[in-house]
Amino acid sequence: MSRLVVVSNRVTVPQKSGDAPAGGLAVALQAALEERGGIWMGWSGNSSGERGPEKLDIREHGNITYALTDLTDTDVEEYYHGFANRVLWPICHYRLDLAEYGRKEMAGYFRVNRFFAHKLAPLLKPDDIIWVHDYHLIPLAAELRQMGFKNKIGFFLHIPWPPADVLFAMPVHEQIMRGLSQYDLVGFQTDFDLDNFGGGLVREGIGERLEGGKKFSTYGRTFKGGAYSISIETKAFAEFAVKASKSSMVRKARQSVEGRDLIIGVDRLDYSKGITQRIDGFEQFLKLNPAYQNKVTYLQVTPKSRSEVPEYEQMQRTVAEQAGRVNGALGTVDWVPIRYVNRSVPRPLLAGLYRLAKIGLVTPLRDGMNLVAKEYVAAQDPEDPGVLVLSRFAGAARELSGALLVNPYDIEGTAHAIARGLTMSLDERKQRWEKMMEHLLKYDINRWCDDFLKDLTEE
Ligand code: GDG
Repeated sequence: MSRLVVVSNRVTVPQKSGDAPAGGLAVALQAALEERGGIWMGWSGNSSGERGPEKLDIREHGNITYALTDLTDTDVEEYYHGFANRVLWPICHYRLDLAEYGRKEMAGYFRVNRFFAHKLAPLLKPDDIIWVHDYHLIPLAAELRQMGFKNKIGFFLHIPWPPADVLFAMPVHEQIMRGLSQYDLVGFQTDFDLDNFGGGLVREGIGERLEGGKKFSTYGRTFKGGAYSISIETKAFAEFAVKASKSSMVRKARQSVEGRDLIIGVDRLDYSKGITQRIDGFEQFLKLNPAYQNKVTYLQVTPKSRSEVPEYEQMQRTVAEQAGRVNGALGTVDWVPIRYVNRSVPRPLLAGLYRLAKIGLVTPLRDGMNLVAKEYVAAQDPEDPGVLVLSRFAGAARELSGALLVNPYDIEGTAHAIARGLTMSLDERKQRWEKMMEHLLKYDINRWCDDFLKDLTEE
């Protein structure tokens, strides 16, 4: 079996404690690489200041060789904070209003991709399978091809792919599309994203959809495309949650909600996650259902992310103020309606809290997949499962048909779904949960990885 070489923006080397890091990409990939063995290359997350970084930092952990590089301050600013997070992220989440395009940042993005290719090249063997991840590294295959590499190279996009009208508003869309055409397989989270990609090519007259949308031809190349819904280690996570729920940490958390129903939301602090709309929905629920006042606690766990980007810094303040306002207006001396935790909680506690919560509230405005939704389902007690309230705009909604689907922009709709979830009969909860759990056991992270690699390696 060929070696697997994974390249992604961030590489999170496992900590000794064995506690998995926050972030869907890291959680998912570690499991995939451990099984197959290989290299995981990417940015260390550190800056080398203004001087070019030294040689790669190589670390061996079990079956995986981690190869880390620092980046200069300018690289971090232009490539990461600049083009990746202030252009591609908002564009792919349909937020044209937040995209801040600049030529300097664009040049930095392509420059860092070239730098990554040059760092990776000496580590590669001719039959290595290369798997590039996410929007930070779209041009990587083009750089490797220019250096003469003929390896199979696949790309997986963890975030949504927007329709043509949104994508083509981005001034450098052509370079981005050309970059994607250099892969052998371009994978998206859902059929909707795949369809947006193929539809965009055809509508703009720059390419064709072949074999019923499984192949594309553009810029002189023909390559495969597919939808591969990323998932979790379902069985292991379910077992982990059972164990975690017996821990003293979770017992303490159970005591602290004092018999009230728990609603849980877990998201990196990001405007795509719909946190402010969700708080509005919860407030509306309490106003429409006053009998629930003092009977329910909404816990929102929101680790900080990308605080260097102004939109995120601003959002941190907005969400904290909003939670404070609702608590001030509706809370009582002995009841805090919203518990807002603005940092990461340990994974065992998270799993135990999922299991404790009557409702998992997952309402992004747009999300590639959303692994929290899947973790919430996997963590439930089969004899008394909670209800998943899920945004129809999360990729996970294409699979989790047992959830109560909501439009996150419809605040009253979210409020009604919360009420419906809290009053749902045990029979209906079980029926809905079983359907989702059965699906997740079949389509877990290993299946995602196998399906992608099979399509990448097969002729
Ligand atoms: C991107 C795409 C796609 C969160 N808070 C804590 C914590 N987490 C963990 C969750 C989950 C992961 O982080 C978040 O994954 P998501 O999938 O929900 O979201 P993104 O980080 O935006 O990931 C997304 C994903 O890539 C994979 O392709 O699904 O659409 O945006 O695993 O449990 N973990 C701990 N403490 C926390 O406070 N320990």
